[in-house]
Amino acid sequence: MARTAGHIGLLGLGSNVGERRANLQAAADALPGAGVEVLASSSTYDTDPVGEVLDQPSFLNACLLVRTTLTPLGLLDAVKRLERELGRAEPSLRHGPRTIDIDILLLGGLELNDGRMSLPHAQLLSRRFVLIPALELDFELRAPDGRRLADALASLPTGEGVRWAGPPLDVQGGG
Ligand code: PH2
Ligand code: MG
Ligand code: MG
Repeated sequence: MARTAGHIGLLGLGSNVGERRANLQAAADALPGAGVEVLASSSTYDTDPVGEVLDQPSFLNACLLVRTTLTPLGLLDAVKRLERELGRAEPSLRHGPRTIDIDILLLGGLELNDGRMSLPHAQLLSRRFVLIPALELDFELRAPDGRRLADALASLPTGEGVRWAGPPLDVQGGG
């Protein structure tokens, strides 16, 4: 049966507490059960912390190409529920350490700002730890307004360290 319905989306995964790769893999494994088909995973990258808390362990980050028929807020509810199920305690600190973070970066060509979420993700074009794995999946990716992710990466300073760490996460169904 052909499965073509729904939006193609881009998710960002991050972890800097516990077994980082196992945490990212657990998220990739749990998404299909939450209504999110995982099409492909990027490699994993060891990345310098950015944001409001710099004195914390480095992150492991990856991006997933997904397909879902969920609405944006339905997808947000699904990933927040998964974060809790995968053992993420509410972070006491904005940008602080976390077992698992699942961020919705792009969903189809949708643009949305409703207080609970923004599409595209507000930091999509400004974080090397997002752009590098995203471009590995698809070098032609664009934001809904047409800006190329590759151009965004080229315009960023290179100070934010992003180091290849390991092969792509396993994707159920062979992705
Ligand atoms: N996530 C944050 C804050 N800072 N830094 C890196 N390198 N990777 C992240 O995933 C990350 C971060 C908040 O979600
Ligand atoms: Mg995040
Ligand atoms: Mg998040």
